[in-house]
Amino acid sequence: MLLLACSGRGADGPASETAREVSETDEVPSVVEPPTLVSIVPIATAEEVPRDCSNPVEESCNAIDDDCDGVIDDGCGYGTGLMQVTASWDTGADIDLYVTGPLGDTLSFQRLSTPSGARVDHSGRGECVGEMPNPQIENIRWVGTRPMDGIYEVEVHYWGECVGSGGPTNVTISVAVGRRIAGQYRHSLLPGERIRVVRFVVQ
Ligand SMILES: [Ca+2]
Ligand SMILES: [Ca+2]
Repeated sequence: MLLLACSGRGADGPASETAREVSETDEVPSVVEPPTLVSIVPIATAEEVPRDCSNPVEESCNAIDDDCDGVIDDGCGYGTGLMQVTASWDTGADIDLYVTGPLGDTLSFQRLSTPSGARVDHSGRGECVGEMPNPQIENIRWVGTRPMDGIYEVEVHYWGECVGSGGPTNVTISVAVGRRIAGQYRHSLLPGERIRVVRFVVQ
């Protein structure tokens, strides 16, 4: 449905997913053992964002766990679960988040969920569409079923500048595994660039 036009995306789609998903519970089933992080490494030229939990501050919707509770952007209308990858950016551009799992399956606005419980529950469009909550956020989470052991890769793509509000854009990416922050990174993107930012392994 999103791929009808060769130019890319429809105006509906992931944005409308958000309202439906907000009502979904974030509770992790107690019978599911949370995944654990084995390793996480930035790739390309991503910079690590220092994590300072000596003075936790109030959470804001910025892909950083400001209040240091292990949940990225709690209260922002998108969820966490057993695993969470969140991106935010600092211009009106439309940036897309891609996460590829151990089987080579990629989640993004083009594929919003997998049978195993991974889903894109927020897909921001920058200023490419009208009003939407948190237009500079993309969020992918794993609920219900334990994420598969193995390697995950996170990419970001500068889809478009929208109404001239783009230009070079700083993207922040955080990863939480088993409700612990695994890492937080930042990378600058130019229009059209698609960059692998981080690779992590869970078991
Ligand atoms: Ca938090
Ligand atoms: Ca935050």
